Amino acid sequence: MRNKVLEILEKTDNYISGQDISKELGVSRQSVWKAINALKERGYIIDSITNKGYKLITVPNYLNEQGLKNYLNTAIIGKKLIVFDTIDSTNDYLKSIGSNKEECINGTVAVSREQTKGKGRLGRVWQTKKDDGIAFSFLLRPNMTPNEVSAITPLTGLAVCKAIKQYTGLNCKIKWPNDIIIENRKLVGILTEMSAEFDAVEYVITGIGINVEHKEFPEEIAYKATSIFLETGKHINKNEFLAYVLKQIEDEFIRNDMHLTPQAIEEYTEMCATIGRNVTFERFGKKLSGIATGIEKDGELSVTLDNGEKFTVNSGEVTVQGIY
Ligand code: BT5
Repeated sequence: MRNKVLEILEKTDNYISGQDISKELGVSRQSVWKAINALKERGYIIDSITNKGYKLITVPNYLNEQGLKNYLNTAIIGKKLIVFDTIDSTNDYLKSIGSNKEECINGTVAVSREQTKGKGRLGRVWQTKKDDGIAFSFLLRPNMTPNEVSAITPLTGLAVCKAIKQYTGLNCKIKWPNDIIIENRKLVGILTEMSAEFDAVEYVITGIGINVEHKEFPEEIAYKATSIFLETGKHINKNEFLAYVLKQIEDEFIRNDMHLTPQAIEEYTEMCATIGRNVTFERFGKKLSGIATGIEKDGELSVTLDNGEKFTVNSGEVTVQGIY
């Protein structure tokens, strides 16, 4: 009922009487009144004037299903949408339903206003307070081998980086392999996990944390984290923005058939802050340093040492000089 009343308010430019709403929906005025109150409780600002009725003034700026659906125009990613006020981790949630193909269809998206156990890679923590960030994950059932899954994080990074640039005008870059940064501060983290058997992928879950409203960060990450608000001084509509990001991800995946095509590599290279910089990595128990020269078609970083020796780096941490 709440959503039906909201739909009417959203399509009405002027005031609409409780009676007209109740007529249109075929319900009592009492239930319209209850629905209006429920919307107000959820942060919608609705003006009411005796003899004129109700008018929607502003929608809440927090992630909610109806708000997201209003903007979403993807064909696959987000076709099924699960929105939480709070959850431990959107990645873990999708993992818990991932084996159920009926409940968790290809393209299912889980979003939460808050995560109590947000995860980074290698057991690290992804931190964010309620409504400060956007935490979401999408599950795909691609017809690919486990090796090919390595294209998903870079393609997602490319799409999210483009989406932020276009939506906010910020000059963000990709820090290989899974961060989006501004100058040398992290704005986005990406975590891809998969369930596979032998040479077949059952599903892939990609989780993305975007810092949106943060005005400050916990001490241990304050020097290396930033948010859209801190960079622009502006508040964005989180539902509209997330819908835009999901569309960019879907378009990027379709355009490149979920592979790192030459065009994707070219665009990634252009936006990658790591390439052209001095990087340090470990090999044979030794620390080696060289210049990052590009990314390979499976997402590995190619590095050339001072003596001309070439390496590809695919796992573990690469330290980039000049970035956290
Ligand atoms: C990542 O790991 O950057 C992947 C983060 C993925 C988060 C999303 S949110 C939705 C989905 N559900 C989840 O549970 N996770 C995904 P990594 O490269 O390991 O970086 C983690 C490190 O980033 C931490 O050790 C901190 O140093 C730093 N960090 C933590 N929270 C941060 C924040 N909000 N902003 C910037 N840096 C942060």
